[in-house]
Amino acid sequence: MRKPRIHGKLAGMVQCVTVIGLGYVGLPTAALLASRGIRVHGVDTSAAVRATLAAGRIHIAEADVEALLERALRAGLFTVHAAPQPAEVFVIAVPTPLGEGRAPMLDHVMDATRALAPALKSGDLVLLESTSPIGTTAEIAALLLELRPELDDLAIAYGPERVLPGRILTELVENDRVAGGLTPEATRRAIEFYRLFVRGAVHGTDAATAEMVKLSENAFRDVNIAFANELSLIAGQHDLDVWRVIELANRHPRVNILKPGPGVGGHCIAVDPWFLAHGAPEAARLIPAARAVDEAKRQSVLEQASALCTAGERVICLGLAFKGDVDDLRESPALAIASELARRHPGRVVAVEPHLDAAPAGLEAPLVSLDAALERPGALLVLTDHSVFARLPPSALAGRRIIDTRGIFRRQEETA
Ligand code: SAJ
Repeated sequence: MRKPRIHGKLAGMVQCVTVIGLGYVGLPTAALLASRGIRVHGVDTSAAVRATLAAGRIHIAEADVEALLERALRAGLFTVHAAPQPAEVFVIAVPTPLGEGRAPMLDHVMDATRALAPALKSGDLVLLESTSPIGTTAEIAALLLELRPELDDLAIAYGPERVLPGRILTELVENDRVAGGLTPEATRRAIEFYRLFVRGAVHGTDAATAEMVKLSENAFRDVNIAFANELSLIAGQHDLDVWRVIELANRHPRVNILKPGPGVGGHCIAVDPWFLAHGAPEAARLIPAARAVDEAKRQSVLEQASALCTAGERVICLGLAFKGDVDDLRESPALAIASELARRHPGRVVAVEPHLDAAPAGLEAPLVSLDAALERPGALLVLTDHSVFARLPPSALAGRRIIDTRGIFRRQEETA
């Protein structure tokens, strides 16, 4: 076990933090800081989010955050605002989606920077945590210099988050972290800040390196999953079991292939690789190729399922979320495939998503419960690896055609 690095003396050095953007990263970070006795001003542009939080409820599906937030509100350590408040540290954790032509859209980061400028004072630390293209931290500094030229001793740094949705609080504390300042002093300040709540090691570097580190992590995962998906397409042509192939290949001490699926979704892995490729289009060959494999895999799953519908089968789509045991539909290949299948074959498709109460917009298929779906005959198209699907008894599968893009039933057979 690693020794906790939370340093009592350091905690006394930061009294107040403003966190801008109260989503999957900003909100747990704010709640965690408040739990360490630090005064936190949470800022969000959405009035609905502010109202929910002020009432002690949360708008993200993350266990433990609500209880932490409630305690912070009761202790008077967390307040919610529409605009940034003065503090010693400003954390920017706003979304950075893809814009036109797959270019990174930095509007929210720049808006947050403009909004926090009036609240800044000499010596404050500004920390960008949003996944950002290389050079963004320097752009923030340039904008702040323009807006507050008298503040020549700000510390500005990049501190990417690495948390996995569903385990955010644990990972915020336990994961190692990278902190990169625009100056060595900014790096030192950022490391000191993260040590307030991070038990993992905090590695110092410069801002641009830290920006590229974050993008490399997610691009690595995307390329590795694309490789697994390419193997699944090749194995399909040879009528081989790709899961067994990967399982055995991974017995090699230096091979670790990830799992195939219906394609990669979520707000990070399917998006961030483009941030790297966009900044160096001639150099980036593998990254766009991985994205193309991802698209090919989605198409292949869609065509297989479509062929079943054409042959007269009713198809039950199991899962719409982008990955198992979450309710998140962002960039979900499962939702995209189910929607297109239902559009092509009206009346032949039903969807099961235990984490949703109603069918999402754009899905022209009824959303039914798992039990109701299984009452009637129909092929199973497994799109999301929810544990409730993996626990289906063999009797529920008997006699059905199955397209198991996640290998959950195969794993069940193996375990048995
Ligand atoms: N997936 C596969 N096969 C696998 C693993 C994942 O098809 O073997 C699919 C999932 O089903 C999902 C997608 O990939 O559709 C992404 O899921 P994920 O669990 O790999 O990642 P995210 O998007 O939930 O979180 C990632 C994490 N990054 C890495 O693991 C390198 C997380 O640590 C980051 O903090 C997060 O992105 C982020 O915010 O950037």
